[in-house]
Amino acid sequence: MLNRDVCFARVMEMGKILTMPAALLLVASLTLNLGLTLLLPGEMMNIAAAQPSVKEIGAPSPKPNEYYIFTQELNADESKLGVPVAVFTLTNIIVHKGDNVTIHFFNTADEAKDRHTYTMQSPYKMDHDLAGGQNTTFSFVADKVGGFTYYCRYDLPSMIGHLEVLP
Ligand SMILES: [Cu+2]
Repeated sequence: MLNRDVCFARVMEMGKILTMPAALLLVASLTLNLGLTLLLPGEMMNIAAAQPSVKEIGAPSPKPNEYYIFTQELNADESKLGVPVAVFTLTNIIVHKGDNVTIHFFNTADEAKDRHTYTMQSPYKMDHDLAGGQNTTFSFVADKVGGFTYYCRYDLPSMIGHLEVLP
């Protein structure tokens, strides 16, 4: 009776030892597959969205979800390139649903006639149109999840940015 129990225990132990490498192989293969999946930008965003959000410590921003966006004229020949060479200095904003987003928008052009806008279509419909040298501050609640484009009405298709609202 005792011998059989001991024998059984040994068999169980052997089983554990034998299955360990198999389990490790499985984990390694899953990790590799996940690694390859991460290369796809869409998947990357999905995985990022699935992660619980972690508060950043020591962030340099004056307050959370506050952004400064300047206009910038690139040193390039617009007529030669065939597209507007003005850009936003900040072209990617990522926030979470429910965040109160504040944007300080500066038109850095010297001449008042060189206007730029910060424009979005529905559901974040807005249109902030500034003369050169002007700036404005506005806020909105990011209450709709998804990817949204902000752009300058005068400098399409090149003067655009992307707002990503994660769940
Ligand atoms: Cu513009």
